[in-house]
Amino acid sequence: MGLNIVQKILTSHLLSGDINSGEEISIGIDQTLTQDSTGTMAYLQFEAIGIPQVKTKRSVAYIDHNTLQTGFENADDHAYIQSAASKYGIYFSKPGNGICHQVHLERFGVPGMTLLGSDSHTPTGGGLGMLAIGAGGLDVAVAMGGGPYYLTMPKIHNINLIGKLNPMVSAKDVILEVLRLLTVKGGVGIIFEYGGPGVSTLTIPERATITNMGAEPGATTSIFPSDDITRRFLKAQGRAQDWVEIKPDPDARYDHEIEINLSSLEPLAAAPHSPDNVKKVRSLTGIKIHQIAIGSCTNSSYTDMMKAASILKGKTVHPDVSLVISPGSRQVLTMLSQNGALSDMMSAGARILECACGPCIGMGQSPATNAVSLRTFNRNFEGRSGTPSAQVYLVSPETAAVSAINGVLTDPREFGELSNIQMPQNFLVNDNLIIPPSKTPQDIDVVRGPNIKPFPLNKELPDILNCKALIKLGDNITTDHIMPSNAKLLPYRSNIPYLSGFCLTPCDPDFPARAKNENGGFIIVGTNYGQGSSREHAALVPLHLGIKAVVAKSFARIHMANLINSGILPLTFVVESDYDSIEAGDVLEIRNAREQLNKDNIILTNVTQNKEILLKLNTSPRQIEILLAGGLLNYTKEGR
Ligand code: MIC
Ligand code: SF4
Repeated sequence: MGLNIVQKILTSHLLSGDINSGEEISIGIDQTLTQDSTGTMAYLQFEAIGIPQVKTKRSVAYIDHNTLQTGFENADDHAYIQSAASKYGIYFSKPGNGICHQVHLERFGVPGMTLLGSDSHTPTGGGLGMLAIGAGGLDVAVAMGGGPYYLTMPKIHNINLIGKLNPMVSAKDVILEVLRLLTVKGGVGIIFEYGGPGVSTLTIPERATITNMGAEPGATTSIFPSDDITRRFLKAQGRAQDWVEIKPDPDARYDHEIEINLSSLEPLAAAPHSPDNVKKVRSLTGIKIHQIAIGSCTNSSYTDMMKAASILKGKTVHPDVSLVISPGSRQVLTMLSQNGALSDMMSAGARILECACGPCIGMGQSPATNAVSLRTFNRNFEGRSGTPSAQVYLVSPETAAVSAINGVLTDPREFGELSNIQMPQNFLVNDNLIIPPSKTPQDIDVVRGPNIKPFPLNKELPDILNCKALIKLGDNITTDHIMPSNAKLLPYRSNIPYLSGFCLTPCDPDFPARAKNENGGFIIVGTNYGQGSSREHAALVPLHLGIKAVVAKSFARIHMANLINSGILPLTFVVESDYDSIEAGDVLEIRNAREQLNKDNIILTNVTQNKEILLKLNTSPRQIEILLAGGLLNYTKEGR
């Protein structure tokens, strides 16, 4: 039987397990990437593992998230990461060089290789035919040390693209259609492999927009074939030698197939406050807009920017709209400045931001109270913009730029067609902001400013867990709820004790104080707990507060792995309706916890309600050992 692309890459990287079993497998990792808001933890953990030099083919540390420097903290983190990168064999992409996913696509991604990144949008690399997976920092640290990456073998779904996008319909509309069809939990445990005749109509940046935002349905990753278009992109980046063809065998099989007809798509928008709240732009036209932001790792490529620039050329941004544009990389920004497109944007009244995540992670540009903000980003969770009352819609660059002129949400097809925007024959290549690692690492001292605090370590799992249900929450709680991030909190990503004062505060401002008073406890939640970011702070901060277990209807993939790595039990209900029989404040007990972990079901006693509930751990035997040891670092220290 023939193999699909995912099976081919997994087979060539397989270290243990069987890709047909549906069980845990492990793979070798060729490349890693980190960014600054998860990177400090990843490098502290790499240091704790104690391996002197990375063993990957390529590891890159990017600075792109915490680029506002309103105090010493972010600069401290950058200095730590730069010195650690230099010492341990990692390339360092300086602030100003661009957003990790955009730069990695341009300068480092290689078809057929595996990439593990401490950021949930690492699957952007799938646009080039890489198997690119987002993970917590500790998993990335292990991979940098040459260790395997473990994952439960996902199902492989084929998304068969037919037809061709109509003018002013965009790659963003393709992934919004996927979200409309599947919702924010429809991709959990799945890898999306794109195929079909429509693939050859899409450029690499368009494919990367689609794989990037495949993180939103919760997919393990998404991938496109590597074809002649991939070859031309790499050649234009001066990297023709990195190209290999990757395509599925003609008789390849998939667990499921979906067909999307590109010709029948129209401009879409994800309405507040979830990326799957997808509506036709045409049904929303006329909504008054206050702010528009074009950029982020989803839509900040050269061609995205050129589309925005050619719509704005010779026009003026509506008086009531603030338009901010952040090109994804210095390569993009320099090319726009050389061909005049930057002037077109500025003349129209756009505010040009540096090449970084910026408003996407609430690093500035928070909208006004109750304001409507159109963003070409990938997440519109409530409060993520930094303004809880803001109404954020996710749209394509075309929709954003046309609406910026009109001041109201506008179907971009009203603008007419864009004159042909071509992929460049040659990109402008200048890697002088990428600092190679030191050739004399023994001479490098790692710089640790006062903002770098040790990360918390758990203890062995005790035999009895007896504590309160500290909070009870509903479905789709995001990591932005568990560990909010904004310009005020991001500087403390290296300071878990400080961050712990903000854990789950968007849901309940008293949660941190209660957790401290009660000496920890349980968290009770609905489905898809921990969707969104890869930030392991959403596990480390609860660990610091003494959280012993999260009992959920279901978990998002990366967050569940982060809980296990931290030694917090991720338990699910055997009978979902048992969720109703626990109230916040109930005293819960798991007796003989260590022994019970190896059983099919775990008995939880609700002492307050005098009721027993059956729970389960959807983990591998290896993960059970990690939980017994009190987390991955303890487990690794035990010599395994
Ligand atoms: C995000 O988009 O939420 C982030 C910020 O890039 C995160 C990483 C983080 O929380 O630092 C992600 O996507 O993993
Ligand atoms: Fe940065 Fe936003 Fe992309 Fe996250 S989603 S990596 S914050 S641009």
